[in-house]
Amino acid sequence: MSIPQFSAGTSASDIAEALGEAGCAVVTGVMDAELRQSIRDELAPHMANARVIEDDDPRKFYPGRTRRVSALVSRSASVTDRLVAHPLSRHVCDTHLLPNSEHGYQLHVSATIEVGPGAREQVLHREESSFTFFPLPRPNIIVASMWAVTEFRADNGATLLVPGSHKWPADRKARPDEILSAEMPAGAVLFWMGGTLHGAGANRSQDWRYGVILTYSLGWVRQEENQYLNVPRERMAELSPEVRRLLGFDMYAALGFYDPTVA
Ligand SMILES: O=C(O)CCC(=O)C(=O)O
Repeated sequence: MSIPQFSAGTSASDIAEALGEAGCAVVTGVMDAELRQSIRDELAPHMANARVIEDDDPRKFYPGRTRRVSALVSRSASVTDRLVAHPLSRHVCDTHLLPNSEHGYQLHVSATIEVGPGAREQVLHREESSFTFFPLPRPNIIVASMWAVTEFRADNGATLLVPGSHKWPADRKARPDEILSAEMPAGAVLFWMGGTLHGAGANRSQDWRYGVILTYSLGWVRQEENQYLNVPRERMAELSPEVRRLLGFDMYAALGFYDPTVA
């Protein structure tokens, strides 16, 4: 099985369908150079402050020579206004999450992930592994996206994916020939299902691979990133109603009430 590839302008329904079938899909040409530069500029001070993990510990989830920054809604207007509620992501999430979450879904994680020269391969994992209550195969809980700010190549740490693995039993291991690199040009986006085995690739090149990961989960599960703490009230007040809803600040049926007199 391969990773389906599309270009911007392909019908979102075709992309969502291929994603459901293969568990992953790449769409090229969705972020222009200006947007990619704005993201880099807005996040540059935060990236500069972020610690590069220098010493690799093979038992650790995050490989050495990588760098991450989260709380992107507080830190990048471009990510917030242009990517978080991107129409393509909305369509893909409407297709795969809304059937299990009738009152809506939410932003689960926002982060940059840089993979630097010398980084090892990350252990393959599933975004949904926090939700072990459900046996595999599970109802879809998460849809993930990785926006390529730089080119993603097999030699610079492009995300590794196992197409079809979102339909596998829990104990089925991927054979080496089933693990593919999601190579994509800068400006593309990769989607994958919460049950798809994946991880960052090893970087054997001299350049840093830079991606923005945005994942979405059913509105009734706990978010991986704590948006209530990562987005202060003053920033929340600046957000569009759509983004505010996606962050989980609106109630989901009876869940999430608060007392506005508590400042
Ligand atoms: O950076 C990547 O390509 C994937 C990262 C990932 O899956 C993770 O850190 O959980």
